[in-house]
Amino acid sequence: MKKNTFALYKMSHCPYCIKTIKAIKNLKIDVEYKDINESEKHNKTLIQEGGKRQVPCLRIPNENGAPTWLYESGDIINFLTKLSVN
Ligand SMILES: N[C@@H](CCC(=O)N[C@@H](CS)C(=O)NCC(=O)O)C(=O)O
Repeated sequence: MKKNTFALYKMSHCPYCIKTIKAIKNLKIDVEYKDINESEKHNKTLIQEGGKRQVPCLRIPNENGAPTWLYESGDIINFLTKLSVN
């Protein structure tokens, strides 16, 4: 995993993921996608590090420590929107 890139844990056919990915594309932010149904490794990482199996979840890298795991499509979109405005 690239250390300094946002990663969106998602699965196909999830309406909240589709909405979040659409917003990310509109904002033109560089995000890696991790499908938890296609990869058991991504599924395990999400549960162990994020805390629960729920998508979408954005992994936010932190240069000085552990990454932050942000759940909830609305919160993810707000966070990324604010980031691209600043
Ligand atoms: N309020 C959440 C809802 C997310 C949600 O319900 N995600 C479903 C998939 S659509 C999920 O992760 N379910 C767990 C599972 O399928 O194991 C959001 O807006 O992100």
